[in-house]
Amino acid sequence: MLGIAALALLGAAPAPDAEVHDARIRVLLASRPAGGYFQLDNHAAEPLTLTGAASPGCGSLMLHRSMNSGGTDSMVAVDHVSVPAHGSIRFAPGGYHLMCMQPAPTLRPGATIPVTLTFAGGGSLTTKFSVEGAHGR
Ligand SMILES: [Cu+2]
Repeated sequence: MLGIAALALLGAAPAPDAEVHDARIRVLLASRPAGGYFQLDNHAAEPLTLTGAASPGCGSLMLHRSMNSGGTDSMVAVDHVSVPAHGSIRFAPGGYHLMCMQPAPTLRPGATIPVTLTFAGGGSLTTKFSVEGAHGR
């Protein structure tokens, strides 16, 4: 087990004590931005702050939140999302989601792509997201 000092010398932040489930990217139309959805479970006794995401299959991969105000749907970019200690957060249609801005041609239903989530403090988690079409396949 490496101590904090050893980790600092190596320049590596520890991976957070957290897990990603149900990770998927939904491609509706080729070459249009695609939504990414998952559940993030924080097993630690401290809150975890998600600050960004990246994938080789997406160009830029943004954190977004869908809103409905006065019957109009819109989405806004968010710069962080907090997960409570021993809690979970769900990225799901109609709420928080990842926005895959420039989906690569390889993002076809049945494929998988790696997505790296980054956290305040410098830790990160890389998970394979499965690519699905409009109807969840
Ligand atoms: Cu969006």
